[in-house]
Amino acid sequence: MTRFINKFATICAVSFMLVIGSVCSGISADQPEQLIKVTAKKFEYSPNEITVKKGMPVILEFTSLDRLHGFNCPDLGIRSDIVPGKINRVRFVPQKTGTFPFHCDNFCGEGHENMTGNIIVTE
Ligand SMILES: [Cu+2]
Repeated sequence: MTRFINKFATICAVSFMLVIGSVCSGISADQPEQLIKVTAKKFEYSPNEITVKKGMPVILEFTSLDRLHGFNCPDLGIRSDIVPGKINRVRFVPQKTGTFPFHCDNFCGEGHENMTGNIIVTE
C-alpha cells in the first residue's frame, strides 16, 4: 500500500511539473520579437519593403552608411533618427493590417524626396 501511495505521489508530482513547465514555456514563447535590420544611405533604405505580422512585436534596428537620415512611418507612429556610427532601435507591435509608407524626414540632399519605403502588415 505504501508503495502504491509513493508511486501515486510521484506521478502527481511529475504531472504537476509538466503542467507548470508547459504553462511557463507558453508565457515565454508567447511574443517573440522579430529583429529587422534597416540600413540607410543616400537615398535609399535597405530593405525598403518590410513585411511584418499583425500582433507580433518587431524591433527595427537602424544604421546609417553615410550621413544623418530619419525614419518616419506616421500611420504606425514610428519615428527615429538614423545616425552614422550609432544603432537606433524602435520597438512596436503592429495593430492593423495594410501597407504603410515611410520616408526620410532629415533632409539628406538631392534625392531625399525619393527616400521612401513601405511597411506591410499582414494578418
Ligand atoms: Cu535622407
